[in-house]
Amino acid sequence: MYYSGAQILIKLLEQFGIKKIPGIPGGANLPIYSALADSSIEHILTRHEQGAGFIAQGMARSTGKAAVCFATSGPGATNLLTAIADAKLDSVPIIAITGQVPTTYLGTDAFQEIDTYGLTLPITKHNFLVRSAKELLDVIPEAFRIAGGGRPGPVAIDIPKDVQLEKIKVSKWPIPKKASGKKIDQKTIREIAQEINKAKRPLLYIGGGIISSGAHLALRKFSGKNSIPVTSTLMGLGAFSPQDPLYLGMLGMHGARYTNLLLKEADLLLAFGVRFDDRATGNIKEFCSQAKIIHIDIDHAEIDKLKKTNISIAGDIKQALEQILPYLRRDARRQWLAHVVKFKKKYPFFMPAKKDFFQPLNFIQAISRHLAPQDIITTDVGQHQMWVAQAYSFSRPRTFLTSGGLGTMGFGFPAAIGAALANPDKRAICISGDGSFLMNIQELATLADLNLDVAAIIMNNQNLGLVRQQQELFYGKKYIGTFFKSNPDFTKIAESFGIRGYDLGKAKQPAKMLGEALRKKGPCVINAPIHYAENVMPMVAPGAANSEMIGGQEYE
Ligand SMILES: Cc1ncc(C[n+]2csc(CCOP(=O)(O)OP(=O)(O)O)c2C)c(N)n1
Ligand SMILES: [Mg+2]
Repeated sequence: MYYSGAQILIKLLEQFGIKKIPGIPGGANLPIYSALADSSIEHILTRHEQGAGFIAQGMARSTGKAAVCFATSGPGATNLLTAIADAKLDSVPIIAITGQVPTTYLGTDAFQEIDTYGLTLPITKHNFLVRSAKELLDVIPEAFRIAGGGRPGPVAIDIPKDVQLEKIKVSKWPIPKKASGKKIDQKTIREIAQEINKAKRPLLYIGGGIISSGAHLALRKFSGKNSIPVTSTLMGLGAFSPQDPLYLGMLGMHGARYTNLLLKEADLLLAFGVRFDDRATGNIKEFCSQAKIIHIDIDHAEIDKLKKTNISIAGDIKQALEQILPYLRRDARRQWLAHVVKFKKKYPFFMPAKKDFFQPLNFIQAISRHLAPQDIITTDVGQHQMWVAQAYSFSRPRTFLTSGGLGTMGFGFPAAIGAALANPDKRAICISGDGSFLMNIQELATLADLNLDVAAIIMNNQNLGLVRQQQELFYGKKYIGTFFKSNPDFTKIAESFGIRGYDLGKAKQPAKMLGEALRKKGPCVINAPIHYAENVMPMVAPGAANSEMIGGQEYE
């Protein structure tokens, strides 16, 4: 049978289990769209390509499976870049497929020509510029293998229009390739177990790698057997149960005081599925300066990148945990855990008095009371993101989707749409800021089309709050560019898209209104007034050691 390049692409995407593709068509990818029209794959028409990229991310982050998005050449491709870069920094498997001008026009500054290959080179795990229809038979399986295998990440595939139209005879279709896992050295496994058994004050520092490799249950067994306390990065939230007495919460810039101080006490740091990001470690020289360091990560480039390790494994964390487990001594570690309890009491994370509903931490907890453990929370970037990380109890992996590495405002709302698309049995809630929500607000139209169970809650402080906070604390209260003189009426905006809008600031009983809004099925937007002067505390100043925290000692 003869197939065009576009038909080959779509047929392969079907074979790889792709059911939904967000994107926007244009001149350079019309053959792909024409083939898509004949396929069982559902197209999700977004209103901006960045929205498509983040919807794909929402699908991929919530399921762990690679997701695809489409854009045309030129502006379509450049609009996707932020979402691709974001996926790179948080190791998210998305495959961005762009149309390109015909190969004979490449390099001529043709209409809507941009060097997508060059632009995506530094922000992808791998990228392709496809030169013939035949190449697609290799490139597409390879893209799935690369995006999902090892340390996951984004792949970009640029397909010129003539390649999309080229017809070739296909007699044999490729079969999906599996990423082959490397065997872990057994001597190192035993050495690690020995170090843990011998340590007096071991501490687990876990991150997104635990979630990517599906190691959360193995981790619970592992820490439980030897009674090792666990602290998590922002990306690791949900991997460990907050109800477990071994849990120390999030470390780093906005972690609890006891968490950051206990890290200084550790004599052995088990850095599992983490990358020693500065938001987690603070001043890296001072980070766990007393401790031996064991680092396990799938990506060998992360080992010894920022912190010299004593023992390391570049390999799959789930396999490593399972293989170390039999050698671990069962230990109650009474002394060390008594010390942990003492620190939790002495340097607590203060919660404010319950009476103020709009105090940010209280408000997050009020939201959580209306939701179930399997519900998916996304955030944008700012104070609201940190308040969610501090006050929401995530107990399951892939229930907290947030832009950790790139810190991209505008991530949360389309990511929530993606999460809802990929998980029809769960609800998705985006907790956003008034600044961030405006950055992809056009996707309200996409949500209205889809009528999904997605709620967007805007913590509205009339400010770019997290930046305002830094100006207050570190720039002598010289406020510039952070106050919004004009903000729209978010409820009216929602209504104009045909979506329910609620303004808790206008409600006599805001708690009741929140409950009503979240109980109803279908999309809604909820505006919540937050006092502009609220700050995220405690805080480690950028560049300072984690032990030098400011604020968060008490609430009036
Ligand atoms: C695309 C983008 N531009 C700028 C920034 C820098 N930045 C970080 S947090 C923040 C403020 C976000 O404001 P808002 O969404 O209202 O959240 P708040 O901090 O007020 O809760 C800004 C501007 C960013 N992270 N992303
Ligand atoms: Mg704000």
